[in-house]
Amino acid sequence: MPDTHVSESYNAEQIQVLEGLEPVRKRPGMYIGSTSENGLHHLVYEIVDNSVDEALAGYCKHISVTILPDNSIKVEDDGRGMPVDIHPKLGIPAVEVIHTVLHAGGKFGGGGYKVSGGLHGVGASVVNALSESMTVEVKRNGIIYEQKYSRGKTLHPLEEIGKTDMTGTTTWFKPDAEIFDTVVYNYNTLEHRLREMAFLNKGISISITDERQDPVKKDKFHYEGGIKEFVAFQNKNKEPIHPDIVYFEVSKNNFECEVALQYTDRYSEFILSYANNINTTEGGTHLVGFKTALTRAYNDYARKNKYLKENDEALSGEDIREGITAIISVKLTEPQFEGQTKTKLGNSEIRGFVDSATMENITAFFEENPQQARVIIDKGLRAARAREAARKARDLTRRKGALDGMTLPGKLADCSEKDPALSEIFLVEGDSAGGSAKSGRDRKRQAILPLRGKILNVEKARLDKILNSDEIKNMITAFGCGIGNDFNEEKLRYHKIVIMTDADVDGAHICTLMLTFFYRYMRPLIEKGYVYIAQPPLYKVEKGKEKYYTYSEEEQRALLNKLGTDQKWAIQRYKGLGEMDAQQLWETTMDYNTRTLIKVKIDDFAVADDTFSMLMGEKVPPRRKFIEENAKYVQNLDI
Ligand code: 0RA
Repeated sequence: MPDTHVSESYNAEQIQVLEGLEPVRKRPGMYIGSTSENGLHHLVYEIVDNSVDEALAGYCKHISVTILPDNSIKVEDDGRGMPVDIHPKLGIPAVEVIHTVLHAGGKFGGGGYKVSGGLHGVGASVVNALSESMTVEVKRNGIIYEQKYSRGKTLHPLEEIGKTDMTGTTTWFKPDAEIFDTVVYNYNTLEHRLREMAFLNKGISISITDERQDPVKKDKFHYEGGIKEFVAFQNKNKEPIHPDIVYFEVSKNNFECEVALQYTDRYSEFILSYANNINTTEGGTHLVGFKTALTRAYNDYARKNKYLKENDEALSGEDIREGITAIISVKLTEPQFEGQTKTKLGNSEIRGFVDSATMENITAFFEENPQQARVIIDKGLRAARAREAARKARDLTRRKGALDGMTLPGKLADCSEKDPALSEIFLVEGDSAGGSAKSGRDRKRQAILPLRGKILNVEKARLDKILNSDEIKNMITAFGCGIGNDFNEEKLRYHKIVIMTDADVDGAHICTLMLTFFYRYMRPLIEKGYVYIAQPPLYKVEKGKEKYYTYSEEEQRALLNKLGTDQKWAIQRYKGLGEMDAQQLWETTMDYNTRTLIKVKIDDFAVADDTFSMLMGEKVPPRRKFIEENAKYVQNLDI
């Protein structure tokens, strides 16, 4: 961002004073989204964002994040060090203002350089307000300064604690256990976000260290290729159909736009968009600009080179994006975030800017790489033909009434309840378990749909083929909410969709196939938290009237230890759901009071896509590694 450097003459006057920190402790959710695990991790991003801004301004190269043994966090950078000059109105050092006054910092006053910024962009003062202790150390002017805070309050005036010939800022904080539901950091969560930050800000090096582990765990992210390497990373478990990742970067006035893309042999599209390093999951003007220009550049080139004949219809955006992996990242000085979750970019000026940058660069790529262009255009042409076939197949099935929920599948044992919020559907592996589930269930609120064997791997098939599969058709009709672009949440007939498969490798595979189908064609089901995984028991331990079920090897060992070995307990290991009778299935897996259901969440879109591609793709070693590392009985399945 060459045109937007902060002036060297920055001084404390630029800091806008708004208010004290009491409101943050009263309503933390307003500032960091929530006090759950997400909010806890958000504190780290707030501090890292400040260092990333310093890096983007061109003054800092290395940022290191450390999880200390007591779950406190240290963030260190080698920037200029936070300013320490005295604020003319408040009479305290700028560094203290930054930590004790809400919304302090150049980013709200305009003029100062700020691009990064977490979802809420509120900074160090909010982290201070929500930490039981916080220390900042600034190396600047040859001096090491230090100040300590607690719960938003300054503990002592800024101190000079030594001399140094280096510059930089180090921040320690320990999140306040009175505020957060949990104060235990998750390494993977931080790792993913920091890697993403490194992709989005090329050249910066970001490291993460976990000192809670012995030996300490450490990763370092540094990508000279930026989002080009992000695309390569996303495609590592996929098969690209052309060698070069298309990449361009354009900056003009206060805008910067960076795009990278590559096509794979997949049928789904995967596009991540960012504005100022924030993942704009609701899209926005930058994404619209990109998509329209891509469609136009593609069709223009296809016509000009006779891939499309004069009378052929233009390829649709969807056809053109089949199999694409694309990252689009824009940076701008005054982003407007809109939408339900404030993750939709609203700035109208950016649309045309991204549109012309994309049009120009994609056209140039096609013209300079006619062989790769041919492969890409061919993929779009095939997608268009398949879509036409799918439309016919869908019309046909629709005419037969098979997709609109008018005629429910014969195999479905529906519940009598009509309110979706109170209704559940169990998708049960195998007809025999399906039979037990049908007799054991609560007929008022629980519906059962038995599924025979493995459902189709939707990752490797197009919609026309998918719609030919009976198992999938049955699910679509039973749910009643349609599929793909026709998906309508309001028509969903059950607000709990429970996958119930055997506790073995095949069961896990069937479960993954179903999740993949939901993820690709009914994603709102997962996003809105309607999808669950049932946990059938592994063992029954019985003697006379006394009976126990256990759900993991660990639980079983603990139980046997407790019961002692001197007595004669009958132990049964369940190999499948089919071995349980109706009564057992009810009390172990379906009874509202005793069952455990795992809610399926998508925390990170990029990780989810990667996981599904890997689990359903051709490459076996990464899949084996994943399955080995992720034991089946996890409490939260974060895909
Ligand atoms: C000089 C001026 C400004 C900020 C910094 C240095 C600076 C801040 C941070 C935060 C973490 N590490 C840092 N290193 C340097 C003011 C610029 C502004 O607020 O816009």
